[in-house]
Amino acid sequence: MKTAFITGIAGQDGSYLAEYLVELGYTVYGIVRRNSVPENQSCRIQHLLDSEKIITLYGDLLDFSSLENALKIAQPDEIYNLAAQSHVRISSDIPVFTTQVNSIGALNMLEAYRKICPKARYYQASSSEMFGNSIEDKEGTQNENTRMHPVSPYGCSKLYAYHMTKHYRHAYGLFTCNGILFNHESPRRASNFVTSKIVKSAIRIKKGLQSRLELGNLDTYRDWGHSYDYVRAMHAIVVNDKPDDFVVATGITHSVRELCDYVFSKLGLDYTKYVVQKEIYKRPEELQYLKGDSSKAREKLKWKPKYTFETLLDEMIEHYSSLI
Ligand code: NAP
Ligand code: G4F
Repeated sequence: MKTAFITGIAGQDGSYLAEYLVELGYTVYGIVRRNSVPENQSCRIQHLLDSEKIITLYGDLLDFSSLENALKIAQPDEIYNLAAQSHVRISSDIPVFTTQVNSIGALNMLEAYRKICPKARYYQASSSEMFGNSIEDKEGTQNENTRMHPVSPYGCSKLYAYHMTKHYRHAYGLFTCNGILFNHESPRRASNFVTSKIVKSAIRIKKGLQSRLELGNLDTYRDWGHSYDYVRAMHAIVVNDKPDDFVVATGITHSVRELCDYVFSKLGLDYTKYVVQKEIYKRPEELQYLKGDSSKAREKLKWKPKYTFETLLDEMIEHYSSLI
């Protein structure tokens, strides 16, 4: 039986990954930060804690000693570094903190791994935000060879961690991998990301609880998949025969405007009557267009997504319709 260690286990992806690995028979450890309201901290993984299927330890990417201690206890075969300040627009409000967690935090994790359990395999949660507005092929897609020119503190911080993950592979012969994941969502997505915000607001408008929805840029494009599909890709990357870097994406892109149209139409509403644009939700520099080419992952890992843009949003609409 294998043991996995997950940072960010209480986040969207961490919670799906923990469930998936438990199903596969893994012993799963993870670190959580201290929160003054512990219920908020563990809401996505409470069911796994209640059934004693995972073990959590207090830890923080910024506290090297906590990472060392946690790895000594867990002695993992696989490490998934998913913890991050993951909100792109907010990274412009707190750029130093974002860089500390996403860059120095990732380096702390790599160092603790190299020191305590160098035989383990290591996954770094890299991001399509690292590409910025680079598009090099005529299909308009980004793949593993596309130049990276990030346009946010978040993207820059992730690029540092991406390169250090490769460096540790080449310099020390460690089994380190990057998953370059495009946007992925679920009913567990935090409510200040655009999919969750639109779905929840549209349902509230339908139920008469809210009159309008304030958004930023409606004409950016994203390649949206489902977190459940993407954590399967993370595991496939780690159990692959050699350490490597992979783009994970659906290959289909939609604008925020199309997303609004789909969700409001599903509820019998016309989004143009309710959506207003507000400067505060725009970014200092915007990433305009993402469409991933994941042919390497599809060919080498035999990975493909089960969800579509439509089935993802239908699941989110169904989830929030019963909650609100
Ligand atoms: P998320 O829901 O925001 O989860 C991030 C997790 O990291 C949270 O549990 C958070 O804990 C934890 N965390 C933050 N700072 C920490 C620190 N200093 N020490 C320990 N834990 C810390 O993000 P996600 O959507 O699951 O994404 C998982 C990873 O994939 C992130 O690294 C993200 O940047 C990356 N990624 C995500 C996407 C996407 O579309 N979802 C795409 C590409 C890459 P708190 O609750 O205490 O803040
Ligand atoms: O949902 P978003 O905030 O996701 P974003 O910025 O693409 O970042 C997500 O995906 C990255 C992978 O590419 C991850 F690395 C990152 O951790 C995160 O998970 O915004 C999507 C789009 C943007 O173009 C944004 O400008 O929606 C646009 N948008 C328009 N109005 C809005 C809003 N985004 C948010 N969050 N809130 C708005 O009101």
